[in-house]
Amino acid sequence: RQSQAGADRSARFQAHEAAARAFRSVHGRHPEGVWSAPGRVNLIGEHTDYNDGFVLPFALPHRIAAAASPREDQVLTVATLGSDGRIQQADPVEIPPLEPGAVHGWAAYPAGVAWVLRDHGADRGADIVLAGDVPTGAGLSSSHALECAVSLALLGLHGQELDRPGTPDRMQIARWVQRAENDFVGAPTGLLDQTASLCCTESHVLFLDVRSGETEQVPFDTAAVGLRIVVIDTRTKHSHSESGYGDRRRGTERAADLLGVKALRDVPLTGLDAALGRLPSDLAPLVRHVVTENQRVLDVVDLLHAGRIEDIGPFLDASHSSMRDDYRISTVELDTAVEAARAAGALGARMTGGGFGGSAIALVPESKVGAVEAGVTAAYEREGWRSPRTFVAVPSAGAGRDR
Ligand code: GAF
Repeated sequence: RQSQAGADRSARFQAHEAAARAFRSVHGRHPEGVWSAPGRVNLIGEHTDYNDGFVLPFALPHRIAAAASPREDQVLTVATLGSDGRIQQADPVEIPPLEPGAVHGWAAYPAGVAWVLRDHGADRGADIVLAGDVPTGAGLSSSHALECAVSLALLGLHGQELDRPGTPDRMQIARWVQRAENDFVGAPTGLLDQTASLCCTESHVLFLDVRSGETEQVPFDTAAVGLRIVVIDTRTKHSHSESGYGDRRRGTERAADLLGVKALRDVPLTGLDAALGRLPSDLAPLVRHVVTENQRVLDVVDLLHAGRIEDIGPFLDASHSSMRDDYRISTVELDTAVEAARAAGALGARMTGGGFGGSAIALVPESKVGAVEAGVTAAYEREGWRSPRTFVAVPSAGAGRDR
């Protein structure tokens, strides 16, 4: 099955080849190296990361590759190959004077990475050309894939190749990427997406305890038991997604303050009712979501250890209800996708990622994949909405050097 995942990948768009080709067409020479990083789906454990809790993502086969060469000066140039085949070049930036707020749009992501890494031994200039197939705006973490690929490229060009003795480890790089995202790009996100992109492995979900930084690869070979994860990209993103994310994050931090704990991770499930009784009505449901969601992650990990993948469906369903009713980050398009998937035979389904649009996932018996995809598409047609994009996701490898 590992080779199945490999075969799926080689039949697909090869991000590293596309990036290397695009590099040659922009710079007229071969890149010194190509590094790539995947998007992710989170199986369960949503909005728990910034509450010091637990998450359980796996990497998608879809990747963003960074073809790169060093420069003699301290300038960073970045270009990206669009899905229309056109190459878009960002304005070159001088790395030493970079400050948050200096770069806008997509170019802020690679610039933010350079801004962080210049203090960690990667301070010389580079030419980088990006290409990839992680769907953008789908809640599948394309921006983190980009940042992780750029990090590996910049570190690699400075002799800090991943997994070599004495070089920064994957969790360290994830924390640097988070810093780029939080302090340079200005998005107050947690540690889920970077860690998923850097640390996931084929046929596994990654259990991450955000507080301790400890990770565990938990077997998740759906194909071995005749199951599939279907990803449903609703192709919608609501305009308040960024403010909504920040609101929820601030709400949970306020709740932790009121409860006198460092983070909601510290509220025990057994004491939940008492804790909720001490909170204003707008904060109590947020806390209920985070505390019960952490427990659902632990329960799912136990089931996976016991080889009972087919029994995790009810936990996915409960997670979705909690996000819809308590955390209030689902949308009518996500709810419709989840309900239609279940009606067509999914064992469980939930939205994945930050919410307010983006994607849902469904755990589906192999024989029902077609029915689930058709069921969701038909439900969208009935509503008069644009068709969702659906695909089967194979848990794939994390970031690394391709050539
Ligand atoms: C987004 C964020 F980037 C993650 O850190 C995480 O909070 C997720 O939403 C929700 O679980 O993907």
